[in-house]
Amino acid sequence: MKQLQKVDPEVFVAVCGERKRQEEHLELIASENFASEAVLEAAGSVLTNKYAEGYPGHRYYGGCEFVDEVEQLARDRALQLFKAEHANVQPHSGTQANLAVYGAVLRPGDKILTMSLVEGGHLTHGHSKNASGMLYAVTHYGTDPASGFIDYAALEQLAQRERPRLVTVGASAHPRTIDFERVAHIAHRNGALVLADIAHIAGLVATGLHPSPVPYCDFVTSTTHKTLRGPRGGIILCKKEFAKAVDGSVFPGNQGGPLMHIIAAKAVCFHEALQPSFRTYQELVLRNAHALANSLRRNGFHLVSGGTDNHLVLIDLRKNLPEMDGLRAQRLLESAHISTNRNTVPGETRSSFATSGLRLGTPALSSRAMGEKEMERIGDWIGEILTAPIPEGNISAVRDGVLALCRRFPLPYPCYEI
Ligand code: DSN
Repeated sequence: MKQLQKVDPEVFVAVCGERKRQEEHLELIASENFASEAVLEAAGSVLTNKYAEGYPGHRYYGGCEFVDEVEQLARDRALQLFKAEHANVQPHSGTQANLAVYGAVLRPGDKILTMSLVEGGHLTHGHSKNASGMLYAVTHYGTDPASGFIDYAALEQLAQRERPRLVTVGASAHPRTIDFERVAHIAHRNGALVLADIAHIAGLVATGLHPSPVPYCDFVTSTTHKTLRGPRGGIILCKKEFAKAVDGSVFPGNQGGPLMHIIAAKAVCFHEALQPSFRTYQELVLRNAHALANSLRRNGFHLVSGGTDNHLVLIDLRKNLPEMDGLRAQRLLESAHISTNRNTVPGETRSSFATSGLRLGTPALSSRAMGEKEMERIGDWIGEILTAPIPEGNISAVRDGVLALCRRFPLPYPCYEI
């Protein structure tokens, strides 16, 4: 970072500040992780200089021989990792990936059946303020209020009634195993295509710790930076018959020049995910999520669906702390250097800015090699702050404990010297 320091000290100091924040906070945001130094090096490489509109072997620019190699490696490794028929590694994000799939097979006004954001879905799954909700006729399914699990029977009834062109399945705040096979059968029986969005659980799917949608679903999209622990970006996997439509929808349909430095970093990420150590890491993510869920329950918190099968837990604050909204809980914990994000919960009664929930995940802390003992302690700290009669009173003591814990588990990066 010597050049950055010299050329632009203001940005350098902000980067140093962020690095220190990451080091000194417990990162429990379920969608965040710490990419390896190899991923960071690829993402910060000279490939950022290259224009390469098109695909390997068929570009609209000269000088693409090396970026062709890189993109081919990324595609081949993605296919190997997920055992898919076709991969497009160019989407700049999960949102771009989803919109590209829609663009490949839908026309404006077509019906989609999808899980709403408030039930644990995603903005791009038909939210009224997202292009997916503006362009298509959306029907939402959700979770069963009693169990907190996806209500597959209701989904089937809606599919029969609506006869959508596309069903989407996948979540950004759902703690339970998703039955992709069942959803794909429902969709296909009712004349619909099916898109599985595995942005959150891609690392678990890649290592066989969550059932894969790839054999059953026409399209699978993901981000590469969550449990998959790569660079910020997206990917589309699909059946061969949709390859041409998907590729055309990504470029030129929805994007221009691909980010070749990020595609290189995706290739590195897929290589890392193919190693046996990546499965060991994902197993730790799951054990830690269980330990965190147990600790939170012991501290009196109500968890949506009662627990977790994956990398995240979702607290419904209304049950034991009816006066505390998600925004206040998030801010209180942030003061103690515990990073979480407020989240809507099924049956939400507050605004999407205040919310009644708090989402916590274990991918990032597992990358710092923290284990179940640490998760139990963290659950206690969350209880000590949020359930105290005067939460502010406990912040300083908890923050001291957090800082001591962070020092024992350093980030996997060198320090930047200011
Ligand atoms: N915002 C991401 C998440 O936190 O889950 C999804 O896009």
